[in-house]
Amino acid sequence: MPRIMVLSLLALVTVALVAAPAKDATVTLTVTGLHCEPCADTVQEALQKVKGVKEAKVSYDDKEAVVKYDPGACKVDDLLKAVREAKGMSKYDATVKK
Ligand SMILES: [Cu+2]
Repeated sequence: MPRIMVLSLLALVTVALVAAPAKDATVTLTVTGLHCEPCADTVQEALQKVKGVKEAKVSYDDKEAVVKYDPGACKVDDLLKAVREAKGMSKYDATVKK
């Protein structure tokens, strides 16, 4: 392959990688301390306030939080911290569900 073709191909790949929108990640957390529906709302709001979180849904029935986030803007640890620091009727904690 001529060198110029290799170079333009490389340039194209680079442009494609840079232009590609960041892929959102989704994580499911097991949440403890939820003893009623308002608790789930409290934790959900705390998660939604984390920078980089696109969507957070806390289920009181499942004691679970499903969070969609931008991995370039926040980490799972930030999500766990937000749950622990959520001010509600109880003390909450979260772990990543395997
Ligand atoms: Cu409660």
